[in-house]
Amino acid sequence: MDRASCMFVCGAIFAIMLNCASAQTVHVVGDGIGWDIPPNTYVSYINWASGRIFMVGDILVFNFMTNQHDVLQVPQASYTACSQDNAIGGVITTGPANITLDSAGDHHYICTVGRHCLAGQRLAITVSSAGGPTAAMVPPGGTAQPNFAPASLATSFLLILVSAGIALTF
Ligand SMILES: *[C@@H]1O[C@H](CO)[C@@H](O)[C@H](O)[C@H]1NC(C)=O
Ligand SMILES: [Cu+2]
Repeated sequence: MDRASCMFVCGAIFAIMLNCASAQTVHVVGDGIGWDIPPNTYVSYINWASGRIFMVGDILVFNFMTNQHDVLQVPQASYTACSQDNAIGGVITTGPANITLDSAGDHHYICTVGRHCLAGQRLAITVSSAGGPTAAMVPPGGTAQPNFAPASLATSFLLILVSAGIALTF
């Protein structure tokens, strides 16, 4: 393989690796508000979440000061009632806290400090399974996962480039 072909192939492989690495998204909960009692009750976090796609492997960053707030994952009923019943895992008391989304489905988080949850400091998100063919399938009555197809197309295109690069060397 000559030097030009080598650079071409290595460059393409590097691009694919970058493509894979960028598949994991970091979501800063509430963006500038952070994890706090929001200005518009829990609607603030519903609005924040509604513009996003959450995939398994993504990271939630809860920005809060230790001792002022905390994070607890709870089932939906406890989210609605602002209770700690049947909590999933323990309370995270040290902020900022990163939580990796490790399963698909609905995830609910509350702050257990004072009456913060009742004042709107609670988050509900739906996590989709990452990558794989299932993410590209259209669920009944739903739409295709919008961020899977472009990544897949880009990867396919790069694979074709790599194949062409390898073929050129023979
Ligand atoms: C949390 O995630 C952010 C964004 O990826 C990163 O900058 C930070 O170092 C992480 N913090 C911890 C404690 O892992
Ligand atoms: Cu709080």
